[in-house]
Amino acid sequence: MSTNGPSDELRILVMHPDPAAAPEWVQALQARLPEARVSAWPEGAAEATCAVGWGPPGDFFARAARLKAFFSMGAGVDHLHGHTALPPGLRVIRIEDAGMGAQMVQYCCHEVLQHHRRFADYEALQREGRWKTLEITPQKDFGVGLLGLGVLGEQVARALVSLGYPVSAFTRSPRTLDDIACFSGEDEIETFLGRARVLILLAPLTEATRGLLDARRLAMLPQGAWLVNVARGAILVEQDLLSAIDRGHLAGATLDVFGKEPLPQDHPFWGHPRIRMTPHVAARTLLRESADQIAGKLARLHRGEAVGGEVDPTLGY
Ligand code: NDP
Ligand code: OXD
Repeated sequence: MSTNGPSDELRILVMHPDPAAAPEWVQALQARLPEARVSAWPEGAAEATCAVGWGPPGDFFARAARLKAFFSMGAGVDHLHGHTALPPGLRVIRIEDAGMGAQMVQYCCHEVLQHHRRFADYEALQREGRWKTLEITPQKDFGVGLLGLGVLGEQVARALVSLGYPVSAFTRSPRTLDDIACFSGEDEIETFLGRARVLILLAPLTEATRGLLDARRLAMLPQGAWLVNVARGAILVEQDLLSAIDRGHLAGATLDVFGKEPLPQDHPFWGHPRIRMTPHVAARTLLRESADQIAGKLARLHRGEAVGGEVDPTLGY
């Protein structure tokens, strides 16, 4: 399939949620695709054949009705969920890595080490002026579980394996890997969760993953486990997480993503002593790397060639 219009011209529409950031995306794409016409939303919407964006407004697809492809400015595509009337046959393509993998590795390894090596407990001891050695779980017994083993999850899993952790992964489709214990399907989730002293959520938000980590599944985690959510807030039932922590089943959680962002000021997560929070920064979209990748895919798509990272509309990721 080619994305060209009647004039065979590649017309790209940039929709950045922060209008002040749109010009640098326009410039970056224009520099990489000099033959294209690149404009910032809403200019050129009616003529655009491709869009690059994040969180488009409600009237976006009605005004950009000739779009054949939409490139997400991130790895996730759930920001399109509210849009019920996408142009027929619209292809949705997401960012694959482009510098996000290394950031995810840093973030997740930091949180696993933090919990396993009890650094927060040492900080508390320091505040009390106490010199005390704390016992830790032998590393061979400290399993780490990844819900999602895709472009980002696999990099995190491999980094944790290289640090010496026993790593398990749960995916939608069955996988077999030498150094990672792989699980999938409803009948394997309990075994997977039961091995996770730290559980890292790194799956997309889809109909199948929404609310997946509820009270029943959180109870399958070992006593004292720690949860790291770097995927999407709605994969987790926030109230069930709070209850699991408050009754002492979970030691706590590190949360980068939330059901509602920014997190409302009156949300109980803010002041919770067992919750560590960051404002959706685990892996940020890097302009240069992302523009290189998107421009390459745009050019291939325009020539009618296949591209990676295309979302399967039946799966939602
Ligand atoms: P991929 O599509 O490459 O990988 C997704 C993984 O999730 C796959 O292993 C897939 O299984 C698995 N998965 C999908 N559905 C289910 C399910 N129902 N049950 C179990 N596993 C499932 O995505 P990425 O690795 O690139 O990104 C993952 C997510 O990370 C993004 O969708 C986004 O939400 C989040 N993200 C968050 C960021 C942040 O800053 N917090 C930054 C970037 C991404 P299978 O292998 O069978 O397909
Ligand atoms: C993404 C994100 O999906 O930043 O890329 O959450």
